[in-house]
Amino acid sequence: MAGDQFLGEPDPEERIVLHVDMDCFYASCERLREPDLEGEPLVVGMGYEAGETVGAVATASYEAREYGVESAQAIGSALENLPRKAENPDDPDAGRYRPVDMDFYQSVAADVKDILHELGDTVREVSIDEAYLDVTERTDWSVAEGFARHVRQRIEREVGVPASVGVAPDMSTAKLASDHDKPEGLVVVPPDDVREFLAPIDIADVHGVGPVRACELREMGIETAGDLADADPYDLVERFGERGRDLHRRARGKDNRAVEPTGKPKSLSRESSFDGPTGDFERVREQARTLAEAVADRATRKDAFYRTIGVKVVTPPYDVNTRAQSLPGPVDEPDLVEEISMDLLAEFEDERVRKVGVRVSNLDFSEREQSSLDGFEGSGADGGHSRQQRGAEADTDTRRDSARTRTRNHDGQSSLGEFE
Ligand code: TTP
Ligand code: MG
Repeated sequence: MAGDQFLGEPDPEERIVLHVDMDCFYASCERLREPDLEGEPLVVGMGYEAGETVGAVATASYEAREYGVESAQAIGSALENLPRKAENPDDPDAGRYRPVDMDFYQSVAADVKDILHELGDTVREVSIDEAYLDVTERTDWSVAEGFARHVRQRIEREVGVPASVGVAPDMSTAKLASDHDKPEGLVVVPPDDVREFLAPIDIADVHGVGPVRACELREMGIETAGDLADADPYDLVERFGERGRDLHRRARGKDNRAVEPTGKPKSLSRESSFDGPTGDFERVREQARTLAEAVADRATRKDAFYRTIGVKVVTPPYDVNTRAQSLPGPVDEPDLVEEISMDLLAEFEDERVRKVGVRVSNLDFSEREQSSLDGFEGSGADGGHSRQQRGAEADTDTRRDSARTRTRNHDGQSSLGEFE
């Protein structure tokens, strides 16, 4: 119907939107640095220590959800459903509890987002563990499933946390698709299947339907997205105004919102694992050198200048150590990335190393914008020199990251946030 689309808006059937949502994200992060928690009922939250009473669950692993523990639940209820192992060591139905460590989760999320920015044409980050990617130019409906699997595998392999992925011709359906088979879900809904996929979805799960509106819709006899799609749009507009028209569109897979990017990548990084922990430091250095080169090359290709260069060294069992050095101004200097990485790495010479990574951050893209405005597009062509150090006035784009700079955590693990 012509009324569904407006002149100049992209035809939703021509778009391929991928939605990624990490599985029980904070719990997965805890498992990353404490692999013994794998497979255990695990609750991340606040207020469970002896003497504490106030607090809530941030998230629960899928094993803990089996016991009725869920996000936003009062900690007292969670403890009733799932007692704490630390206090009930012999109870087979007890679970593990861990405090919230936002710095660590932000650092893991940054690693995931780096990958997503590499894989999507445009990326819209909507929360710490969730993003939409427009991948229209990267894939095709006939191979979209393979592409989605690739996205999930790269996150799993390079960062080590599980994700669920949904692919659909619009954002709203893609989000429902990623949620459909959690955890480790992978659901592709090609254009011709959208109506069928949406039909049985509960009305409360349709994007934009809150609990109040869900009740009102149920009063109208509308229980599912299928019912909503079949409803008379005029009744919906009468009841909910323009919002009613949006809901009707969404229920029919006609969510015309484009994936608007939420910003440029905040950092660029590469890391790689060894087969097992290695004591051969020359091998670690060699690997880091290759990674430094790859990261610097990516920054150059993306027209990104960086002000901070850092390394990450994971030592057994899974201690994530990060070190970073900030420069007085943004640069594009591959040699400096290598040199500083080597300096920062030296401290770990006597350690066994499981994984090594190099990151550039405090990114600044302002010259690219400026140069295209000024018609200076070719100014980087004579190599790194004209792109080297710039004045303080070019520094404004880095402010987004400055609040995140952090120091070592109390447990001796240095936060990856230092990288950002
Ligand atoms: P979600 O993606 O909603 O939840 P999740 O990743 O834990 O689980 P799922 O597998 O269902 O996606 O939220 C992401 C993180 O945000 C979550 O790990 C913890 C945090 N969070 C809270 O702190 N409080 C809350 O009420 C919710 C819903 C999430
Ligand atoms: Mg999630």
